[in-house]
Formats: sequence, structure tokens, C-alpha cells
Amino acid sequence: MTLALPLVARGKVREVYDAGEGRLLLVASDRISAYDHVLPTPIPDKGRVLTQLSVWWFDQLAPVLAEHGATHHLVSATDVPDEVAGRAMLVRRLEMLPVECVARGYLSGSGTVEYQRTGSIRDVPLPAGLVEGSQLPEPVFTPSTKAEQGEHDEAIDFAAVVAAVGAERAEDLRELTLALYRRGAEIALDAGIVLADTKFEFGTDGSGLALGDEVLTPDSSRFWPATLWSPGGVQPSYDKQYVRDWLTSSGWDRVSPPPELPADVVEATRERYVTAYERLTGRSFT
Ligand code: PZK
Repeated sequence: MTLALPLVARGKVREVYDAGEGRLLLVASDRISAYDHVLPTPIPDKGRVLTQLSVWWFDQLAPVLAEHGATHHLVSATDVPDEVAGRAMLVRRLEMLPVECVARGYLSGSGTVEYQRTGSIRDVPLPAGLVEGSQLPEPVFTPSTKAEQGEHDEAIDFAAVVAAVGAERAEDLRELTLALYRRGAEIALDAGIVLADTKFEFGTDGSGLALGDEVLTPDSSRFWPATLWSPGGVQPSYDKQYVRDWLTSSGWDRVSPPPELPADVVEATRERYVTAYERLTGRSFT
């Protein structure tokens, strides 16, 4: 798929185009990544589900943003080229800030490693005895820097955020990130989904902070089925569990190009994305 617009940036599973007049077009594909690889098999409708979920979240989060004197970048999800209908967002072009704003409400992955080494996460001391999957006493702001393509984001402390954007903006980013996470996690839990952590990206538009990128999707967040939440081990992923389980059982070495997924794994994974959308939004996906 090639749009007749200049390509601004390309991620593993989505692209950004210049739409002119100070606007960008964010296009989500049906590609899926696992274990740091993009798989050769697309998941039908994934791009549309994640885009429509993001659009819904922008609306849900608008009051939280307004309380903080901030906005979001979404202009329209309908005024987009036919070729990408349903899976593209027209957004305001912002001056993006060079910080990935992560909030964690549960211990997982690199957060668990950091806690086991230091008893803290970033600048926040935590009680003893937490395990992979534990809920944290309070959500924690765990920023990172955007790595070059193919590299992992690098954890930074709050002082590094201050150095990057200044003290006042750093405080604003932390407060807004945690407020958005808290509201998102509350809405998700009502729908039976634990929002373990998530990443936001912010920019500025001349009058203040604006929430950019995609928001609170399974690609920017860890979603866990609430009914299966059981601290003490790696939690099943809401969306990618079938894919990870199948890749593991396939004997793939995680270094070679990944194999094609079988049709039943594709269909079960598509169903997970659609169900997450339907449970969260209360709408049917059509
Ligand atoms: C922007 N990215 C990261 C996202 C990719 C890369 N509103 C904005 N204004 C200016 N720049 C960006 C945004 C947004 N969102 C974000 N790159 C540019 C990114 C999606 C896919 F390949």
C-alpha cells in the first residue's frame, strides 16, 4: 500500500505521512510484532481495531487532558484517504517531546528487573515482597528515551527528563501521564482488563501540551485479562498470548526470520483484538 503523500516516519507496524496544512496521517497496518520481530502473517482488521480504539480513548481522556490544560492531536478519523479508511487518523503536527512517558501500575518485565535489583522503580521506593504481576501501591512514572530504529528504549530517571524538557514541563508530563493512566486503568478494569502499563507520547502546539501518537492500545500497553490476573509469574497477554504460545511451541529460535502463523492462531488473535475493542467501548466492531 503506497499513499500519494510524503512518508515522514515508519515504525514496525505503522507509518506517518505528511498530509499538508500542518497535519499528519497516522496509518496503522495489520502487521503484528512478537519477540521484537514483525511476523510475516498479518492479523486481519488489527489496524482498524487499534485505530478505532485509540480514537475512542482520545474521547474518553479529553476531560482529563482539559483538567490539565492540555489537548490531544486527533483531528479526524473519517476524513482520510479511502485506501486507509478506518485505520488512519488525521492529526495535528506537533513538536514532539523526546521522552516516552510510561506509567506502570503493575510490576512486569523490565520493571520487575529494576525492582529486584534496587527495591525501587526509578526514583520511587517500593515495599518488599512484590513479584512479577503485583499491583504497585501507586502507579509510577517510568520515562524512557526513544531509541534508534531496531534498538530498545532506554530507561531514564526523572532528572534526565528535566534535562531534556525543563523542570516545569517534566513535572507536567509526570502528572499528566499518571492522571491519564489512572483514568485509563479504571475504565479498563470496569471492562475486565488490567492495564498493567502504557506509553504516551506528548508534543507541544504553541499553546501547551498535546497528547499524540496512538493511546491505550495493546501495542502501546500491556493488557491482561482481569479474570486470569495472578501475581507470581508472567501474566498472559490479552492480545498476543496465542501468538507467543504458538511461536514458542513451533521451535522458532527468536533469531531467524519468524515463521508464518497458522490460520487458527490468526483467527484467535483477531478475535482477541475485536473482543478487547468491544469490551472496552461497549460497541460492536463492524
Ligand atoms: C510523530 N511519530 C512516532 C508514530 C511511526 C512513528 N502529532 C504528531 N506531530 C508530529 N510528529 C508526530 C506526531 C504524532 N503522533 C510521531 N513520528 C512523528 C511514530 C507512528 C508511526 F512510524
